[in-house]
Amino acid sequence: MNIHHIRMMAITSSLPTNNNSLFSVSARPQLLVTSSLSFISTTSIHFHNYSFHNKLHLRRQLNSVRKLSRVPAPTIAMTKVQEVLPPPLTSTSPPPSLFDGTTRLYISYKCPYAQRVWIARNSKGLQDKIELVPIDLQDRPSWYKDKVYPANKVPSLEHNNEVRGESLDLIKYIDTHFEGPSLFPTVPDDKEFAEKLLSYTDTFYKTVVSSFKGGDVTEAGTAFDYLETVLSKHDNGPFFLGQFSLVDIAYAPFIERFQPFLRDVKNYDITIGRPKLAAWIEGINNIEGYKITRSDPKELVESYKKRFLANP
Ligand SMILES: N[C@@H](CCC(=O)N[C@@H](CS)C(=O)NCC(=O)O)C(=O)O
Repeated sequence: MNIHHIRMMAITSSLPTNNNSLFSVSARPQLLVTSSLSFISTTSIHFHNYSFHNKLHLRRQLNSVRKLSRVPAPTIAMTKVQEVLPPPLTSTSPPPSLFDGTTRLYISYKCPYAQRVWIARNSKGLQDKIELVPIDLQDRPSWYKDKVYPANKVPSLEHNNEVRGESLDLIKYIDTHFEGPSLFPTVPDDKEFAEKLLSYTDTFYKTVVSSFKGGDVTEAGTAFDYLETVLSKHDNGPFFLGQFSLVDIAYAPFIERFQPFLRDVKNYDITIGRPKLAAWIEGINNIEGYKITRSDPKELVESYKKRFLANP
């Protein structure tokens, strides 16, 4: 087991399965996190070396937490456990028993697109419903293209005997086809705004990345200015729609990479003069479902240097 892949995870347990949209109630995820932390600290319960494949074990642990706390199940919003992330599968790894009814999310730990879907899965508390299957993209197993996903990219989701791809489609698919708090608005105005922000992600990425090669980061600055402007639209929380949503999930993996890269390589701090963006970064860094998906910023900077600054 690669120690690098052992990260803290949060299980969203026993959130009410109906009417639990973060958009229809006033509860915000950060409040859920706070309540879980206080719950953990008052009962001093910690889980160690939790193997994610041991679902029965998880159930027992959660039940014992409930008994010990004497708190009815739905009030336990978040419970911290340690997820031992599986090592990436390589060209010599046999495939999982495909299409056996297990829902599987194929990812790479380094891919920002896969990270989006991984965050969505965690944020909805689906760790025991959607199995993570990491793939080593540099040494990809041939069965992945042949039997799972002919596009041969990550992420992909095996669910109900079908495999789907494309991160923005998958985060929506997971949100609508699985239990857990709803992460997308239904009110038409909010929905339209959310869709607009989701469709801007590609332009955002291209605009920022195009500024990497030259000495001038003005263009990247305009993309961050745009985020600052849209972040000012809602004042009921630090997130794009006020409350945490799929929109935050779509941007988080890129900001995670752009911020340290621009700081280290261009001496450019994306938060200077952008208080809303600074608050957003602070807010997202407190989301449990995101925390565990983050990579080491130094590694991200090194990989971006190789990718964007290496001489042709
Ligand atoms: N538009 C896709 C992009 C997915 C993507 O490009 N994934 C990369 C890794 S970050 C990949 O699988 N690359 C392998 C390849 O292109 O062969 C999405 O949003 O899911």
